[in-house]
This record gives sequence, structure tokens and C-alpha cells, in this order.
Amino acid sequence: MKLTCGHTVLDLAEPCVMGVLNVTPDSFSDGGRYADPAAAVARGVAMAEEGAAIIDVGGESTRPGAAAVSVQEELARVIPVIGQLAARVAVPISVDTSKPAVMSAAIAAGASLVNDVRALREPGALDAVAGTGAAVCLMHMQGEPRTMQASPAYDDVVAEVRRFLAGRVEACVAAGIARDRICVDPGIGFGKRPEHNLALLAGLGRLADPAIPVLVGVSRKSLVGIITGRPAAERLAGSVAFAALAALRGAAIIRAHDVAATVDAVKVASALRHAAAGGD
Ligand code: 9MG
Repeated sequence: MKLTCGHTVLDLAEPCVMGVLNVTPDSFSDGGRYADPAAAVARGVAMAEEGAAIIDVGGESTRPGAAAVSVQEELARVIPVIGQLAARVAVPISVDTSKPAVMSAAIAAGASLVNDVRALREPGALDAVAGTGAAVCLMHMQGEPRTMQASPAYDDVVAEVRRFLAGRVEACVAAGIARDRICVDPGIGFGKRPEHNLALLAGLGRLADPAIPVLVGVSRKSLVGIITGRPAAERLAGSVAFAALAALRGAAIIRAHDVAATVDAVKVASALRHAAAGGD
């Protein structure tokens, strides 16, 4: 399995880690830490050294209740960081945004993957990516970040998320984005109750066509807090456990804040997966 991001082909025969770099004042677990561009670039370089295969730069928090950010503000936050990081690391830089203007500027600055929690549904988003060579991550979300946790409801969460993601893959292909540039994501915590999140993680293998990589983000999320009873700052072990289990169940990319620990965890999961596939 492969994901082509610009001129880089990521070989996903082994699962890899996407490092989270929030250049926001208000993200749920690291808000404010990397709001200064120099600190953000230094953290991005460190994540690449720790083994991240992708660095995901985001300028607007998607946590429930987060304040909306203008295009100008989001550009001011992410573009200098993406430009400097693209010059300093060899791994693909991803931009976490739903705004077409930010996608276009980020790609021009050196991003080669667009990570969109709205799966390119904003007007102009498909066109902002098509023809650029950038890859996309299409995430499922029920509702909108401000209200999505009010009353999430599904009849069959795995079937519904699978149907949504398949529809967005076809919309991308119809717009001219090649299949080898698309990955999908069930959107853990985005309009889902804990039981929905667990059903999606248990059903990872049924979420997409086997040729399409599945990305999973559980790092420090409330699902980990609900299960372990711990605040965001103490969710490393729970997050790493979920990362390993998601990789074991077929996730190709794990989105994580704690890169070094997560890289080790997915290596362990991958070794076990290969042993299980070989039989013993
Ligand atoms: C931006 N963001 C926050 N959580 C995420 C997740 O689980 N997946 C993706 N693709 N993006 C996320």
C-alpha cells in the first residue's frame, strides 16, 4: 500500500506516524505550546528526527467549542511554519485545514498532503487540491466541531462511516485526484460516543477498500480519558496502546502528538502483525 504526496511516495507496507503540530493558542492538549513559529519549526524538526513520516501542521483547533479562525489568521499561523519546515525536513508536510484558500497557500509553501476533517466538502476544496499533486486525508465527522458531541447517533456506525468515506473518495477521483493520493479516516471523537469510537476501531478493516490507507487519530483524546480516567496531560500510555492496537488492526497511518513513543509502538504492532500473517 502506498500514498503519493507530491513527489514523495510513502511506502505503507509498515504503518507510519503522522506527528501533530498545532500552531494554535487553544488546541485541547498542546494549545499555545507551538504558537511561536520558531518553536513550532523546532518541534517539527524534532518530530522528523523521532521518526515521524508526515508532519501535520494545523492553525485552527477542531476541539468541541473551539473558536472559529479567519482565513487571514489561519494563513498567518501556518504558512511561515510550513515554508520553513519544508526547507528543513525530508518528510511530507501536511496542512490540517478545511479552507480552500489555506489549502492552496499551504501547497504553494511546500505542503504535499491536505488533512481535512470535512473531507473536502467546503465549496472550492476539491478544486484547491485537484491538479496540485498533493495527497488528501478524508475524515468522517458527524455535524460540526462546535456541536458535534451534543447527540451523535448512528444505526450502524461502521457501515455509515464506510459509505460516507467511499462517497468522498469517488468525489475526489471524479474531481481529478488520483486514488494513490487518497487516504481515509474514521474521525475518532468527531460526532461519536465512546461506543461508536470503539466500534470503528474494532472495525478498521471494514472501513475502506483494502488499497486505500486508513489513518487513525486517537492521541490524547477523550476516549483515552474516559477509559483510563486520566486528564489529557496523562494519556500517553493509553494513547500509545490505542496506536499499537489500531496498527495491529490495519491502520496505515497513526496521527499522534507523542511521536517517539508511538513510532516504537507501531513497530511492535507491525512485527506482531507480520508474525500472525506468516502463522507459527
Ligand atoms: C485535525 N485532527 C484532529 N483529530 C484528527 C483525527 O483523528 N484525524 C485527522 N485526520 N485529523 C484530525
